[in-house]
Amino acid sequence: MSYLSDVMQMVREMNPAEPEFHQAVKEVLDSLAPVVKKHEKEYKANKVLERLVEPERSISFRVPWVDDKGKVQVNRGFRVQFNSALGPYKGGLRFHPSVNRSSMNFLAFEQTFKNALTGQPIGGGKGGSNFNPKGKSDREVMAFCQSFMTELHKYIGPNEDVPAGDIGVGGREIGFLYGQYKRLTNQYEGVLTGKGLLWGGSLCRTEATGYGVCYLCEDMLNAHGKSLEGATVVVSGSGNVATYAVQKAQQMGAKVVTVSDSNGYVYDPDGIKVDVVKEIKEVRRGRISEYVKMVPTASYRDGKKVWEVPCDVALPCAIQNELDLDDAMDLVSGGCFAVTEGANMPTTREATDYLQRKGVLFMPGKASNAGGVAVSALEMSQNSMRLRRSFDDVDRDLKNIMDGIWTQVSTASADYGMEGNYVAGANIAGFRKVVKAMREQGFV
Ligand code: NDP
Ligand code: 2IT
Repeated sequence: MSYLSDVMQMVREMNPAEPEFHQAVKEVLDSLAPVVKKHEKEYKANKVLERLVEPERSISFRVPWVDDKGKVQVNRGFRVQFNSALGPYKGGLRFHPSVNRSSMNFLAFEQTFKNALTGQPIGGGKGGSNFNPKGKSDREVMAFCQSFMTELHKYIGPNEDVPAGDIGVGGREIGFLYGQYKRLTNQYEGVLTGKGLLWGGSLCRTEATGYGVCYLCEDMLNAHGKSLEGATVVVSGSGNVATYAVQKAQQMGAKVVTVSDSNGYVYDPDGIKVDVVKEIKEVRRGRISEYVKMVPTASYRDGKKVWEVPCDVALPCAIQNELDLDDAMDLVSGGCFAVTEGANMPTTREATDYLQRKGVLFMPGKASNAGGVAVSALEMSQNSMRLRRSFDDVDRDLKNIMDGIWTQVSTASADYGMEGNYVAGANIAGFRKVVKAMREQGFV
């Protein structure tokens, strides 16, 4: 067996029943074959890969809270502090019923390489809970967040670990979490990002992930003589990432015809109206099917996925493994020539391989959705310096960071003889930075 397959086998044995984690590790290890071949002896002697796939620390804890009926509820909380070679642990918190050890490990592992690509001084982490905020009152969400932070605050800090939002965790939740952190520690400091603009948040953080997806997509398209301008785009999801990906794609001249949620999707042949999506999701916290009541020319397909709609460019912005092989076939037969991931690992391995084989330009999430965490790092530095930067300044930095990621990813894929394979390029470019820092810091 090769060194890479030995390590993969070890990951499977040490983390049984964690399919998402196995999937994420396998994709990275498969990409690393040419790098490992060059340095195999040294990597083996220093157990480089064995250390890379093992989180530095993994915390799981009980989160008891009381619902509006006075009943006690118990959820499980997590924080996985995967790798601090490049800086304090950094990564979002996800509140979603699917959260378990496997999804936390996969997300924290991916975050390590993503954060490296941003060039910002941040390590990789992720956390969350199987708490489902859907249908809960504000008071219930607050009670949950306060209980969650009562345990989590022991393990985080502005120079230690800085969480942010992810699925199910937006401005409201970050507010409740921050309030409780402050109450417990008596410290007003940059311990969370995605904060409100009145209390330490950065302008452009809300928009950053979706905007960054479009900036990187455009870099990739331009390198192949194409552009978002005039393109027909399908977007999945209707949360934070999807909403601002739609907005930026439209500003760049694309026509975005879909958004979705876990129940179905909306098709608007005249172009998705972002203000309607925001009203439904951010204000009313409703379902995307309500869109057609407000825009009668649009249609809603229950239980279906957006990939059946013919398009030039697809931006999956919802959740892991939402785009499978059948969906990839639908995209190719509908004329799609580029997929840029907004979500983390939304495309299954089979679908990714198929799209690449068919010549579809494919940009993996750890490169293309890095704009969110990159602006989080800018929020951290604003908090440390106690200054406030303008929207345009932060947006300009975001664009530069995404352009830098494009250069790293495309160069790394070419350097290792895999030009155009941006999955390999992103994995190799992120890996090289993390491993260099780890080796310089000794066996820790
Ligand atoms: P939100 O909670 O704001 O939105 C998630 C969206 O995905 C909702 O519209 C949700 O619909 C939908 N969704 C969930 N499950 C499914 C499903 N099985 N099929 C179709 N749609 C589904 O989360 P974000 O926008 O913040 O996150 C979206 C993705 O982007 C995640 O993968 C996240 O990890 C990633 N990401 C987020 C960043 C950020 O800054 N927020 C940064 C980088 C990546 P419903 O209401 O039905 O659940
Ligand atoms: O997946 C991600 O990169 C995020 N959810 C954002 C993390 C962050 O710290 O801003």
